[in-house]
Amino acid sequence: MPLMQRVFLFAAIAAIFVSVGCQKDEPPAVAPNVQFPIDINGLENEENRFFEFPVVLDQSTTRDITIFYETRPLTAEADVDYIPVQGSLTVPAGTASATITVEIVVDEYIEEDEEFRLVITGTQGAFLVDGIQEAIGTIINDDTFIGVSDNGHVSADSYPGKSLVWSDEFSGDAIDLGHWTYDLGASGWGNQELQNYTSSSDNAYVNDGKLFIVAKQEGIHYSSARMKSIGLQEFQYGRIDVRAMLPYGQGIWPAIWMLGANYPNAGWPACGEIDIMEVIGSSPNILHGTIHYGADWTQHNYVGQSTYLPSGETFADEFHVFSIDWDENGITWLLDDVPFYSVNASVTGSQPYPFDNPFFFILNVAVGGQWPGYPDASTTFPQFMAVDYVRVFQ
Ligand SMILES: [Ca+2]
Ligand SMILES: [Ca+2]
Repeated sequence: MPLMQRVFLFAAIAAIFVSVGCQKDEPPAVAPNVQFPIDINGLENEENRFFEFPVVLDQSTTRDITIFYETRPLTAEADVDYIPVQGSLTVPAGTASATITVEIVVDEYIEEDEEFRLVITGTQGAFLVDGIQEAIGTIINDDTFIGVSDNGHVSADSYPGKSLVWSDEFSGDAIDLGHWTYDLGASGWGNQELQNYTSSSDNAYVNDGKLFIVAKQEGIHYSSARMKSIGLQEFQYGRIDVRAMLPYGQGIWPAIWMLGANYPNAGWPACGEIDIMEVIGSSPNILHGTIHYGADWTQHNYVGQSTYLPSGETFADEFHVFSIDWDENGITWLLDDVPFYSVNASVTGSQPYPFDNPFFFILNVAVGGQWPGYPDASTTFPQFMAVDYVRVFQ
C-alpha cells in the first residue's frame, strides 16, 4: 500500500475509535491496576476489632471490578487470633476504592505481636500490580494476663477421715490478703538470687481461678513475687494439695514450700522447712521434695528425694498436683497422688525435730541462685507459676 493510503487508513481507524467514544460520552473501558496501599498495625483491643484494609484502583472505570481475596496465616492463627475471610468484593463502576474488613479476636491474654496476610487472589476487569497484591495485618499485644489451659492432673475434693480445713481456690478477682502477704526486696535471699520481689500486680495477680506469679526481665534486672501466709494461715499436719503449672528455663527456680511459724523467733533452719515442690528450670521434669532442719544454721542439714516426669514432659506443659501427707509420724511427698518419698519423726537424728509445729506457706519464683545457676541466652521471660489451688485437709 502506498504511503499516503496507509496514513489515510490509520487516520480513518483512529477517527472511528474517537467517534465511538464520543457517542457514548464516557471514558474508554480501561482496566485499572489494583493496589493495597497500606499494611495495618493495630493494638488488640475493642477499638481495633475490625482491621479495614483499603483497596484502591489507580483510576476509576466504566464497569464494575471484582476482586477476590482471602486471609492467610503467618504468626497469627486463623480463628484464634483473627477470623479468616475468603470472598469477593465489587468495586462499582465510577469508583476507585473499596475496603476489605478482617475481624481480629480480642481477648485479655498476653501474646506475641502476630501477623496475618490479606491476599488478592484474582480480579475481574482489573490488573494486579506486579502480579500479586497483599497487605500484612499486625495484631499488637496490649494485654497483661497470661492464658493457660486447665489441663492436667486434678486431686480429690475430699479424703476419707479428713475434712477440708482451709483452701485458696484463687477464684476471686484479687489476691486474698487474709491469706497472703508479700516478701519484698532484692537481698539475694541467702542464695545469691537475682530477683527483686515486689507486691506489684505485674508480678502476682489472680485471674481465671489461678494465682499467677510472674518473673520478668527488666533490663539487666529481674522482678518476681514471693507470697507467704505467715501470721495469716498456719497449719500443723494435714494432707496438703497444691495444683500448679511451673515455669522453666536455665536459672528459673519455682518453689511451693513451708516454714515453721516460729521462724521470726527461732530462725532458720531451726524453725524447719518443708519443700513440697522445688524444680530447677534447666531440668523442668525433675521434682525435688526436701526438708531442712538443724538447731542453728551452722548445723543445717537436709534430706530429700526427687521424682521424674516421663521423658519429653515438663512441669510447664500442664498442671500437676504437689502434695504432702503430714502427721505426727512423719511426712510423705506425692506427685499427682503417687507417693515418692517419706521421712519419719526420727529423720533428724540428734538434731531437734521441728515438724511438729504450725507451718506457713511460701509460693515463689526465684531467678538465679547458687543451686539453679543463672539465666543465660536460652532463658525466656516472662516466666510464670500458675497455682490453681492450695488445700489443707485434716
Ligand atoms: Ca491477647
Ligand atoms: Ca482455682
